[in-house]
Amino acid sequence: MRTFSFSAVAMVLTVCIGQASASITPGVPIMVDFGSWDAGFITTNGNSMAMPGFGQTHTDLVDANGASTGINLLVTDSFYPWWNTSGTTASTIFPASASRDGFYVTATDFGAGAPDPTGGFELQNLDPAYTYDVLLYGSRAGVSDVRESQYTVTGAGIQVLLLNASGNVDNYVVATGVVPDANGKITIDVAAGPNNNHSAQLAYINLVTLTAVPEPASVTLLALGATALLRRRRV
Ligand SMILES: [Ca+2]
Ligand SMILES: [Ca+2]
Repeated sequence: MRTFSFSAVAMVLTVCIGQASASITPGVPIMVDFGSWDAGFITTNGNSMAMPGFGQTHTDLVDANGASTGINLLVTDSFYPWWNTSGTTASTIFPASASRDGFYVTATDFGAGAPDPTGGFELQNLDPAYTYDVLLYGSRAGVSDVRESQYTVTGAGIQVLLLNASGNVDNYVVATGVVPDANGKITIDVAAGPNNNHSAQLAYINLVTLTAVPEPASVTLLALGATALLRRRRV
């Protein structure tokens, strides 16, 4: 009589689930809209992220078409636990529901209990077949000092970008061609930039978009593979 090992099957299933890759459509952005969950602050297909604490997650982000991607967001460094709801509503690029609010970091406590000068999150379960463009945006309307944010985007390499949120309407920065790390992750850390002149070193992130672009090397390999397949079929 043959015996059947359930534990072996369970192990195989576990491994398969763990390796399930994301389903990403190149060229279709995936937005995360940070900040308030109140009416008027939520963006359709914008993956609203309202909880800025360490360990908070948003699983299975959807793309701009509402399609599931399997990509998860995890807060790896808490932001200050209050929202900025004073971003612009005049952007010609981003929906007001996303531009008008966000997370921020501060070297001064405004009453929540403690300052929090750095924040960060990682995007997980990225398909290694692609590189990624990571767009970052922060806005604080009605002010004219320098509230420069420093965004450090870390995958297999590191890109550092600076953006002044003060009075910002349509400026944004993009880390291009980001290769995920060996674990399929890209991490984004937020802190005050070197030119920030606000006494509390305020820095903002109102939204991020992640867009997959086909990696030329992968495309070439795929094309070569297809050619080899055709040759075999002709034999
Ligand atoms: Ca923090
Ligand atoms: Ca929002």
